Amino acid sequence: MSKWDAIWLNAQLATMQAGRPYGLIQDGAIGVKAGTIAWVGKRTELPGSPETLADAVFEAGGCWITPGLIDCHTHLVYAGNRAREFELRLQGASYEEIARAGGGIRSTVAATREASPELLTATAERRLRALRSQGVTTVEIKSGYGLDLETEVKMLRVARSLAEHQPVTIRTTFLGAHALPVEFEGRSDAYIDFVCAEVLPVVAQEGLVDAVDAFCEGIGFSPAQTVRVFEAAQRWGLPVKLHADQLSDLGGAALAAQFRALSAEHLEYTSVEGVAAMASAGTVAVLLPGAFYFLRETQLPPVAQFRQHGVPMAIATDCNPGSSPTTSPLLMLNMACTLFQLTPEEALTGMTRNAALALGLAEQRGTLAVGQAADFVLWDIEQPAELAYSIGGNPCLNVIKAGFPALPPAEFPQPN
Ligand code: DI6
Ligand code: FE
Repeated sequence: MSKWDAIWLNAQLATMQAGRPYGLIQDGAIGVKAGTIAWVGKRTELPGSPETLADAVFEAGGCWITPGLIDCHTHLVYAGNRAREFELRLQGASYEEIARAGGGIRSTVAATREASPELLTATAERRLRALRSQGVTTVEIKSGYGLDLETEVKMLRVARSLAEHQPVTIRTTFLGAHALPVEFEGRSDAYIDFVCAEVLPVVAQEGLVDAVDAFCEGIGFSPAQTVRVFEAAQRWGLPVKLHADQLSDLGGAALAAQFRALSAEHLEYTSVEGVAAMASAGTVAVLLPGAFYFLRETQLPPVAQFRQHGVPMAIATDCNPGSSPTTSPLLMLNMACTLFQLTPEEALTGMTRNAALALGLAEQRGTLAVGQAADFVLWDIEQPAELAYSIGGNPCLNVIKAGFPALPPAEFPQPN
């Protein structure tokens, strides 16, 4: 047997494999070869001494290891901020009123069109660093603040390039159908034509996208328009996702399921029929407690129904300037429990195994198992529930990407 590149010893492993709570392995070890997990199990069952098995031997000092966190829904690349809009909402204006008055997403579109790729890169890099400091190793990033060919391409190129400067895996999603740009006012069908015929072919041919998303909502696009976007995605062989039933029930979850979507997201207003359709299609429910909290929503997503129908639930930051200005995945785990009543184990599964499923990456990521990417996180905790328990804490000791520490520990904040 050729030697492993690295071995990690003396850790409590929350493998997140199904079958037992957190997939726990006490006093565990992980062997890494070529960036992939080659062995995982109890230290006492290792097939030899660590030095004979691996070139590099790392001591985890008894701390906990989980799979790298996967933030499966973000709008990480954008310019400007919407603090003024926050003030207006606190004075009583609704998110929808602000959007209909030409603010909201459109104001971020204006700032993002103006911004140079360098500025977009610099601000996204800061947000990415913050995500990574809390254990994130894979991030999905959506376009959708360009809404013209040039800016959508600019956003997606910036998103893809982030992985060149930081050890992280990036998946990109084309969200051309996010909002109606001013120049198409009153002509939303023409805008959908433009998205399908002029923008999607370019970003697909340039290999800039892994999936296609849309905002199916009263202030977004209708189910019929969403169908046209999905059909175009299918012509390009791209899987689909959908911002569905966030502010009203337009049947978005069922529509996503009809197109075998990888995931449907938000889902506060999803009906039982929608849940059942998602279950039969294997569509993941991506819950976004940050947006629910920040918009001070009251309608809860049908979590009990998702459980009952066996729909996998994922949790993400939805990092964006309008409805979820956060770069804290751990706070989202906390909110998933306090606001949506997930268990801490369901929440963590939602940012590991089920988040991988929502990105079509279940074969490669999301658990500590042989054959999976060797992306994992060292935590200064005594039990995994602490990851969801703390409000705003960060017990991350280090992030391991492809088997090796991604940054010197000193660059990460100390736990509190
Ligand atoms: N739903 C969201 O939560 C984000 N987009 C969407 O369709 C919010 C985007 C924004 O307000 O800028
Ligand atoms: Fe979103």
